[in-house]
Amino acid sequence: MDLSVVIPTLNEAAGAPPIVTRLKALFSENGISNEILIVDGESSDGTQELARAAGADVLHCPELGYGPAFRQGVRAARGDFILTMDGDGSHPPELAIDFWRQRSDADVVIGSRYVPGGSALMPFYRLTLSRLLNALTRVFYGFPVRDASGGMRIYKSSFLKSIPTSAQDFSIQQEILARALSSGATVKEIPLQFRPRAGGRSKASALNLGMSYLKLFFKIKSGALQSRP
Ligand SMILES: Nc1nc2c(ncn2[C@@H]2O[C@H](COP(=O)(O)OP(=O)(O)O)[C@@H](O)[C@H]2O)c(=O)[nH]1
Ligand SMILES: [Mg+2]
Repeated sequence: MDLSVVIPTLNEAAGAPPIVTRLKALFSENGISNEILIVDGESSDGTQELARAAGADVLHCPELGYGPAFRQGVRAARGDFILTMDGDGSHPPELAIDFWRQRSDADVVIGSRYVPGGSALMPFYRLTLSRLLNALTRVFYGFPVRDASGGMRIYKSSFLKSIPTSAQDFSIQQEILARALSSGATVKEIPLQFRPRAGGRSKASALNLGMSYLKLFFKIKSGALQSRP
């Protein structure tokens, strides 16, 4: 199988099913064999049923947090490559084909809001926090990446599966990057136009995110993420 798409969801009945339908059509047009793994928390809005009806394989992840759902999806993935994306409509499914075409250009290919051609329609405080964290990551830790928290990415499956992670939340994205970069991996950013979510509510809290990024910064600074066990 060519590609596994891993999409963590929690109450994304408005966003996730149309993404699955669109991805299935795009992959079929482009001859890409695939599985779409919706890794769902305890959704109560019908996300699981609607996603399954649209053609996804639905995995159930009772543990709360983006991190555990992400890990479960990656573990289950059977494709040669893994594309990760959000299920709320912020990541354009059409970009999956750009990712596929550029899948071998680097070990980590990131959809980036902050390179030319990229954009971010986000609430002002979220955009400010995101830009600040990304600036800190570049300046203090030397990540050669403009959008280190971007979650739409493609990796060779064997590569992503070899990276150990422990983050429970969205900071798993930086954790993966820190480990990948410290082992000499290459990164490429392609422009992503981040859109407002299709419906439902964000699960990210600015305070929690700020705290967990702070913890991660200390972990990186102390070198804890540098060697791959
Ligand atoms: N399974 C699962 N998915 C989650 C959880 N938290 C967030 N997600 C999903 O992760 C993706 C990104 O979350 P979102 O709330 O949009 O974060 P934001 O874009 O930073 O506001 C969405 O598809 C969410 O439904 C969780 O605790 N469990
Ligand atoms: Mg979102």
